Amino acid sequence: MSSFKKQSGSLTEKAGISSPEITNVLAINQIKNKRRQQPSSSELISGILSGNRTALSRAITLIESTNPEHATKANEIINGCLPHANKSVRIGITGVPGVGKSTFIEAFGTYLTQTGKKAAVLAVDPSSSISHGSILGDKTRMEELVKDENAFIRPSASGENLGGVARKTRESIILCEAAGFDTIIIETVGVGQSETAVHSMVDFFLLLKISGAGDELQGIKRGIMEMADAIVINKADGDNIKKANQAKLEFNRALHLFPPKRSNWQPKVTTCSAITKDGISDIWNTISDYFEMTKESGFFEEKRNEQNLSWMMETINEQLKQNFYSQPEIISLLEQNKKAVQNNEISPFAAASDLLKIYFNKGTK
Ligand SMILES: Nc1nc2c(ncn2[C@@H]2O[C@H](COP(=O)(O)OP(=O)(O)OP(=O)(O)O)[C@@H](O)[C@H]2O)c(=O)[nH]1
Ligand SMILES: [Mg+2]
Repeated sequence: MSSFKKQSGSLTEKAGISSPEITNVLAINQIKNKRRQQPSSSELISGILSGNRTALSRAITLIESTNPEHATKANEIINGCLPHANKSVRIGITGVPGVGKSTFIEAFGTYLTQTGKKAAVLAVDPSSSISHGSILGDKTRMEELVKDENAFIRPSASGENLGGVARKTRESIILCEAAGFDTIIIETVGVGQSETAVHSMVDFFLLLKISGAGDELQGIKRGIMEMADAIVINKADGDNIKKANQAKLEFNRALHLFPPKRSNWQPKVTTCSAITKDGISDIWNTISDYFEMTKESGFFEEKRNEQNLSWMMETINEQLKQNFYSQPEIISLLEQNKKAVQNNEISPFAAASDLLKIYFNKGTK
């Protein structure tokens, strides 16, 4: 008789089939690992300070994020980078679509890295939420620069409003400088208010133009001409050279009619071809002259200090506004009061002070 006793009977429980895992343990572990892999602020700071472009990219993504957790981390990183920032020159480039900004930045940026500089290209483009970033769209126009180890190209932050986009770009400048980029190029499309925003964050402002069929000055906003430290007439190649030179004369004449700049710098007009690269090195020489002159006169520092103060004030203004308009009581009363104003039931001033009173009382509670 075998010693093996077969178990049977109604009292014996069978192993049965275990119920399937509802959660995928593997996936959870993967997510946990990924979270663990997300570098801490201090890891990102040290990455940035050692010039690591991946760390720089990741930190800029945190700046651009709308997640409040990311905002805290982004602020830590900005604070960690600040003592190492500021050692760069910041150049703004604007021009209408099609003028050749991307092609110019490719030629100019490559020239800079060939002369031993480290160039970062950022953009302020409030329309980018629709076009998905002007720089991203034309990686083909910046083929060489994209591959260049001494260059960093970041498509513009997509954003709800110009103020928000501009703030993100300003913060990104700080990180790029801390990462050792000594020449920061900020591109913007020459439409709307974005030129003014860029002008307020750069040391040198360059306006890119192309020659048309005579009467070059038509359609150009006076304000933009006034902001420009240099006007560069691009596409001065082939049959276009003569027209470009003509345009140069006209712009020069026009610029002399403007009152002198506070920097005492007389804006320069030059021609170039972003394709043949003619005139690119002259542009850098002009910009260098400007930096030499304004650093010596103290204007360079003075302008940066003013810009810092205005960043501070703008940040306060923006956050106050944001806070005001996001209060649930304000949101509903604002709609009511708007209607009342439209129906002439209440004066605009009374309607506004009604809202402000509620807001201020809330704050003091
Ligand atoms: N002949 C000539 N063509 C140029 C030059 N620079 C740019 N182009 C051409 O002009 C067109 C527009 O150039 P982009 O560099 O895309 O212009 P952009 O200002 O960046 O345009 P947006 O991104 O749309 O604002 C392209 O077909 C370029 O090849 C130049 O110096 N000479
Ligand atoms: Mg472009």
